[in-house]
Amino acid sequence: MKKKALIFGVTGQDGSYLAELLIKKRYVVHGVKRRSSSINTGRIDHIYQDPHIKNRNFILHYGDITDSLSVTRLINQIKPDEIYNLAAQSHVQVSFESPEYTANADALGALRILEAIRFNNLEKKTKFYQAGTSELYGLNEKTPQNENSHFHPASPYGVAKLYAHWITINYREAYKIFASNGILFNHESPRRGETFVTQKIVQAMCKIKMKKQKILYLGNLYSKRDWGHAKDFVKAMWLILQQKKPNDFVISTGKQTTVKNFVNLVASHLKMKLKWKGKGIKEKAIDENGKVIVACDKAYYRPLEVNSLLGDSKKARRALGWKPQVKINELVSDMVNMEFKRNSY
Ligand code: NAP
Ligand code: G4F
Repeated sequence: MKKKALIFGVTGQDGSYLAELLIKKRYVVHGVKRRSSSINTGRIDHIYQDPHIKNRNFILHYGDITDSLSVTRLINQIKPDEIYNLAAQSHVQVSFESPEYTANADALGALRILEAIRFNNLEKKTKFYQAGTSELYGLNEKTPQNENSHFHPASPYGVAKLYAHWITINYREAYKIFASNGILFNHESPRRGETFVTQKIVQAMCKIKMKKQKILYLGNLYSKRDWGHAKDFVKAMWLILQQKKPNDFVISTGKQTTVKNFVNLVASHLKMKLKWKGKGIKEKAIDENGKVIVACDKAYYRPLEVNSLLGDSKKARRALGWKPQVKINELVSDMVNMEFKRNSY
């Protein structure tokens, strides 16, 4: 019998890579997509299988993490061996604009799945993975951060994810469910959403190079992130559920880069020469023709900034045998190359 996995958030960056990985591992993968007025399956269209095909290994269902009935019904119907909860309003800045929705989806979403496992008497069968985040560390800038570091979330997103983290541990301890948290540091890819900073930089710099855009506006150039490749990170999610016992793991590259340096890496990949001038909100990057091509706009600053994230993933490297393969230069090259492939500028 093939193992059955259920992915909430299958249409997202990580959901699409995880679905590919599990299909390769011969799982039958069920994915939950939400109803949308425009098509939201761009990242999984290449693995879509028509419902008329027999013995499909990739099956999509409508559902929503804020709708207990759909969550409970799907879990009852599928009785999965593994559930991956990747569904979330995952944008930190947007969480300041939509804090209540973020709490509903990102905090209570995890609770709904865990409760559905219990309600359907699947405690002994179904393993649960919760997509946790380095945003839990927030204002705790004592780096590198590991599983024992103090949590101090700095956004409605981070606070909602803190609830999801603890409810996962609570259901593991109270009901003996195999429920584990991955505390993942930033991971990017050509499938990254367009409003996250790496993809925003890649797309804008490619357009500027091809004279289709004039200026890229950014917020805090000095925040530091530990950026890996999503393809590497979904492997860790799977490994976390293959352990003998449930546990929580930090997943990170252990290398830090500023937003400004990410711009420089993309520029150098595109063979563009940049000179930085000015300070604070007035800082700008100027190209070889003397034109301002990067500037700051306060609209992209957050009410509270997480300045420095750097993960220590020794525990995962030892216990899971996991280590990231893709270096930041290769990530940049993958993202830039795909941007040119996707567009005929
Ligand atoms: P993403 O690209 O934004 O994908 C989020 C997924 O959740 C999408 O499939 C989205 O559906 C779905 N979703 C949102 N609200 C939902 C709802 N109410 N019901 C059902 N599905 C819903 O995020 P990602 O980068 O793949 O990240 C995956 C998970 O890991 C998220 O939980 C994120 O918070 C967490 N995480 C990400 C990172 C990172 O650096 N990428 C790091 C740590 C943790 P639509 O496609 O319809 O919008
Ligand atoms: O790309 P970002 O929006 O990602 P952020 O806030 O680190 O969150 C991502 O990683 C988390 C893991 O640590 C996930 F949990 C979360 O779901 C998401 O995937 O911003 C990165 C940094 C921030 O410090 C931000 O202030 O870039 C800074 N930044 C500067 N200018 C900008 C911009 N961010 C965005 N999105 N847009 C800007 O123009």
